[in-house]
Amino acid sequence: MPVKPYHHPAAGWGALKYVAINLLKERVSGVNYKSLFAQNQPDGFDCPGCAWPDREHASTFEFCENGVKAVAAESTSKRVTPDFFAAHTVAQLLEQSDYELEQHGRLTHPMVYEPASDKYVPIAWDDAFKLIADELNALEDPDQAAFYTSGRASNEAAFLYQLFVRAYGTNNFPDCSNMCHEATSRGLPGTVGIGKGTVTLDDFEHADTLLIFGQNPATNHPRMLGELRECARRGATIVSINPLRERGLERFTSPQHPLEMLTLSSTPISAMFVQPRLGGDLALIKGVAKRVLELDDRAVLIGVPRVLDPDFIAAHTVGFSDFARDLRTEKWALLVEESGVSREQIDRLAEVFIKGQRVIATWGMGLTQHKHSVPTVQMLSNLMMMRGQIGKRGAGLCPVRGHSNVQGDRTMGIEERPAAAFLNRMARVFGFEPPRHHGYDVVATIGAMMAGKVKMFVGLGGNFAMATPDTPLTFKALQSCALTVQIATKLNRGHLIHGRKALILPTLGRTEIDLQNGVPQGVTVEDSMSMVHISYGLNKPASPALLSEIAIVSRMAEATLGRRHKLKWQAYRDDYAVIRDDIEKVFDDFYDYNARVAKPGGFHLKVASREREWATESGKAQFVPQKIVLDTPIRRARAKHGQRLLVMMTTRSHDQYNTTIYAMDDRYRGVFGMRRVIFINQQDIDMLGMKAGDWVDVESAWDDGVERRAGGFMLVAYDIPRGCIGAYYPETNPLVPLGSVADGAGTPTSKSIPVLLSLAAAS
Ligand SMILES: Nc1nc2c(c(=O)[nH]1)N[C@H]1C(S)=C(S)[C@@H](COP(=O)(O)OP(=O)(O)OC[C@H]3O[C@@H](n4cnc5c(=O)[nH]c(N)nc54)[C@H](O)[C@@H]3O)O[C@H]1N2
Ligand SMILES: Nc1nc2c(c(=O)[nH]1)N[C@H]1C(S)=C(S)[C@@H](COP(=O)(O)OP(=O)(O)OC[C@H]3O[C@@H](n4cnc5c(=O)[nH]c(N)nc54)[C@H](O)[C@@H]3O)O[C@H]1N2
Ligand SMILES: [Mo]
Repeated sequence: MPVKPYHHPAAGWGALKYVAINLLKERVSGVNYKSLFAQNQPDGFDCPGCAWPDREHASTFEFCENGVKAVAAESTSKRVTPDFFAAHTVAQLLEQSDYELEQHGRLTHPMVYEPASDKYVPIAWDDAFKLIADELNALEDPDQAAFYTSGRASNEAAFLYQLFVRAYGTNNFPDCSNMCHEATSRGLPGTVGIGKGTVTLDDFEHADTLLIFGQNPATNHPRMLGELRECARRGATIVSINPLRERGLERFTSPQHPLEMLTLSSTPISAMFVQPRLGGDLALIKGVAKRVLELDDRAVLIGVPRVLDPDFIAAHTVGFSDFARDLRTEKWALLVEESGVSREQIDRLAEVFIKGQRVIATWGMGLTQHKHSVPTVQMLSNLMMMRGQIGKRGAGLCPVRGHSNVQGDRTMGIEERPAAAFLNRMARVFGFEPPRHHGYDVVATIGAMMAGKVKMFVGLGGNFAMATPDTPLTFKALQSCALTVQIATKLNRGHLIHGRKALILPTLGRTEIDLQNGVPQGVTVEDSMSMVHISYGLNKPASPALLSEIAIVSRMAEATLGRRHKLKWQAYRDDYAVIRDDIEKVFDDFYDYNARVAKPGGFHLKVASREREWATESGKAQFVPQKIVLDTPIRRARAKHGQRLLVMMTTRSHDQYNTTIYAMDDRYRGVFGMRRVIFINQQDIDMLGMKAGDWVDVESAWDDGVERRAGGFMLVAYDIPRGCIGAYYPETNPLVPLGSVADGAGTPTSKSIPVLLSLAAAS
């Protein structure tokens, strides 16, 4: 049976065993062990695993299964060479699974697509850049090109990329964060003024209460569990708010603590599990806020200490009375129904929240990939503001980002809706007028490709074809392009779904030594808590033909822009410190950039809201009331299809990194050797007249006339609220309608897709 419950604590021996097997396998192919122990060291590289910060850029090796997998995947000795491409047509490669494609190893040479043979053949770097330049310069309008970024690009690479693209003339910057924490970046500015988290790791040492919304840290941010373990042992109360009881939030054995490992003991993490229905968090948080207000009313009445923080509200906020009025008029029945959480449990959560003197709220994709994710993020800041839980030690907002430099890339100006002040600064520093009109994000880019408005695509990393919604449609969009350019470390399906002309440009990974004129170069990254630090690769490059991302971007720029602008591309790639000097000229908070990143651990980038400075229109933190909207696609679909209509979330298994499939297991959820599963409540299985283990097909219930199906998933009975199901991405992306996005953020709603199940045609 491929599915069995996992009764062990998260991490611990299970994780170590995985790593041992992994290393043994890789030993044969010559992985650089030292590299595993050098990640996040003061003179080593930043872990490409995730954006969770590390202590002091740790002085001891901090064990993390996710990091080990990411590093091992990058330092594999397997190679995708010109011979490999000569042996396979693109059509043949498309037959392989994402897992198989990943296993072929590192790309070694720049390759160009040859239609006659349906193969990628080698191309000289200069010719590749000339091809890009010719195509870009042949477009009628720079807005016909789109420039994607995935969140591993360094600050320096991202900065040069946006400089090049803006000098070329467009703001078309689709970015992986459009599919990720965009709701955070769009929501928080409206309440606290800046779209970043307000805490640092130090705050975790002082928090007494932690609310963990919509995250699976055991898999996605394992080092976060180390912090939660310390919090739990100190007696802090941890609440998991998640439709699933994720294993890592139940019990955790720390690989950092040999005694726990040897005695097979573990630390219980969450004291309380709240299991809202998918997308129910807005109503749940609003319910908690309403209860907090009720308890405050009572406190005033009977003359005991206030529950609200009236001093904070008076000194630091605006809009409280409108917000409170909306809370008072909201109906409990609606909040209970929409959240899927009982009134008793909402009250209990409110009790935990008000007992906390120092509360941290963290969140991940469970909050951001819904239609109303911006209101949800704003409601969470409203709640925290009610008790002044922002901008003091041990308390605050903590969005947990994904890719290791996704936050830094946005800081560097990867932004399709750039602020005027930033553009003014760019104009002043670089002496050209950047485009002012807004560009396309991810979803808009796909739409523009379909409409023939975008004809050229450049991807700085990532896997645009597979990470995005509506897969068959997105494939067509990419295939309609005149040229697609993929700058990548490893082969993925996105390289095989290409335009009429296509390039694959292989690049150095962060773990590799980046020599320019014989001098090793460091790059910088910003983690989820706004710590900026430098990263030096330690491994020998996978191939002598590789160029760094910075070299690729600057040579692409030189070839395209020629003498049009006096930008110093050559100087930038000769010495990355020169790029940092120019970054500092554009962003004041990066003053003394080179000196400050030279210090071990780097520096903390100022986050105004952390200091209780509010960069909002009013100059204060703003309470923003949020309505529970009743006319939603899910409700409409349910009205049409009744209780057979299920809401699906698409999530990550333990053995994948986004679209990269490392292996086929999802250990903590007890799934082994397969990915095509659907987690579903047993009562829903009964309701459908099916059995656990049945194979089903899934169809989206979306009324735009497009049929969206994905076939062949096994039903797994699971502790998940009624009406909700879960499955893995990217296999389920064909079911996510392109038009289904978060209001105000454009994020595909990949955690709430209305679907119908039927027994699989083949069963
Ligand atoms: N090993 C590994 N590490 C990774 C990644 C990876 O793929 N593999 N990806 C990286 C990236 S880019 C990102 S963004 C992060 C993602 O890390 P997470 O934010 O943990 O993302 P998901 O795996 O999608 O898990 C989302 C969690 O939200 C819960 N959830 C789903 N819907 C809801 C809801 O409506 N309400 C609530 N409260 N919870 C909900 C799910 O049950 C699940 O536990 O991880 C990063 N780290
Ligand atoms: N249905 C559904 N869809 C989702 C999500 C979901 O939860 N559900 N999550 C969304 C989220 S949160 C995100 S962030 C996106 C992820 O979207 P992407 O960031 O586009 O996808 P990845 O799978 O992380 O990209 C992996 C590829 O990046 C390349 N790569 C790796 N390292 C480097 C490097 O150092 N440099 C360069 N140039 N290339 C490199 C490799 O070729 C690898 O194949 O997916 C989103 N899509
Ligand atoms: Mo992400």
